[in-house]
Amino acid sequence: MQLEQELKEKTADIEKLLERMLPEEAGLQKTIFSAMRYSLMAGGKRIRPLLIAETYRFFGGTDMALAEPFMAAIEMIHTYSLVHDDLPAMDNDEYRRGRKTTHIVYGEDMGILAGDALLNYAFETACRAFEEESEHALRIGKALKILADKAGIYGMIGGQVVDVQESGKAVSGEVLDFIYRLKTSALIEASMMAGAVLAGAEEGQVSRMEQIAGKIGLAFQIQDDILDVTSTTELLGKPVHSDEKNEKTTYVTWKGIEKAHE
Ligand code: GRG
Repeated sequence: MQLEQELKEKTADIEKLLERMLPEEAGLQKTIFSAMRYSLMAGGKRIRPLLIAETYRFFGGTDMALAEPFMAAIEMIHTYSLVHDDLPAMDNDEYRRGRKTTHIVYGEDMGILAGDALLNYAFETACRAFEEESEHALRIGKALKILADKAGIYGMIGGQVVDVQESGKAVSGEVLDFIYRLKTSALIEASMMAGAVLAGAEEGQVSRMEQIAGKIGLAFQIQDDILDVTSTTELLGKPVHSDEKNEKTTYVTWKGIEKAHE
């Protein structure tokens, strides 16, 4: 109960932080600001920024002004990935986080642009750490590199490429683990590594965080696979049985539901 309450309060603080970091909705391009806000403020679990904050504190970080730009940035990157994943060319989903997906509300063109905008604005936002904290420029630079690498072709985008490419095909356990490690674990790894780096953790400690986060990410994705067959659209806020629709191999189709739970 205490953990639940704590989670609720910390999630509410993250919501306020995201609100604060979003661009003002003014100017000729204001449609994009509105689409970014619509996507970002749709009420996800905010797990990734929470992991940055907790890892930062765990390694002795006290000045939240250093971690906050990164907390907002990782949620923007995560949200962009969801917006693009929902597009007609990818999963073609109409619901996410309990409401209509961005391209359904703003059109496909603005859906693509809102994803692009969130990705770019994530780095604009993370760079604000330099304004808040000139003393730790090296730590900020290292955390920026982690964010860029883990979101990129050797991280989340790389995983999504193989996932899309292999949809409709029977995938080996090795390939499935590759997809999960990149598509899902990479951003969890980025969160825990960036939190550690910003707090001044040593290299060895940062790689321990990477290993731990990799396993958390795998567990997180297996749970996502399970919920896709056992939960409801109302509870998840997104369509269930989407893996079946997209003919995807998952831990549930590969190992069966009981083994997946284990
Ligand atoms: C389009 C480059 C690109 C990547 C897309 C993240 C992703 C890759 C696709 C989204 C679909 C999916 C099942 C991804 C695996 C990671 C995952 C379980 C995401 C959902 O994260 P949650 O549960 O979502 O944290 P909320 O809404 O709570 O933030």
